[in-house]
Amino acid sequence: MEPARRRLSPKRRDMHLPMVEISTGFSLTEALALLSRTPATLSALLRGLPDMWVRRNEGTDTWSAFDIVGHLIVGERTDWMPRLRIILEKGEARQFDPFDRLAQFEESQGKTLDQLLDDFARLRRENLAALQTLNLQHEDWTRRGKHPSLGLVTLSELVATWAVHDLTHLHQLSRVMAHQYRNAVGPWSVYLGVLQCAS
Ligand code: NI
Repeated sequence: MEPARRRLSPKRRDMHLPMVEISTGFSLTEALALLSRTPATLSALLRGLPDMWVRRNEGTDTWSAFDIVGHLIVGERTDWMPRLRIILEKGEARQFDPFDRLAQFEESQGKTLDQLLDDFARLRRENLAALQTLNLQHEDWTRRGKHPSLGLVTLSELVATWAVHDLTHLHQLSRVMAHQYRNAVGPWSVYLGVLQCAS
């Protein structure tokens, strides 16, 4: 019997796409297209909104839109590119530092949402410029690093996760903001998927 991938993906095979795209679906161009848009997406969604939309959360120990933007900033500073560089420089020999998921509560203190959005846009721009300067080749994308809890991960998985992490937090933002009108919508809440999804 033919291997499943050959039967299921004749189109991809015929297009002679590079190996990393055939095996994982990852493409740097596509990931960059998304990663580069997130700052403007957040700015359009959040900048100038009344505090009620951006400062309220979903209850004790949950995050507001303000906290989420702060968390994305911490990721730009301490997670994605530092980990990418560890993979390139040390490979599996040097485990990543654990990501501090609560660092934003201290780091964002005293800042305005506009400042956070500006900081995020600048850091993302700098990081994507640095990523492109590295001029990674196809063989680089399968290089591996060691995640403190997940074990071995590849460079392409790290960059794909960077992009999907943006989407995860856009999803969360939508849910946190919708929560503020949970009562206001009255009986319509049963038709609104964003009010039903789990955190
Ligand atoms: Ni996150």
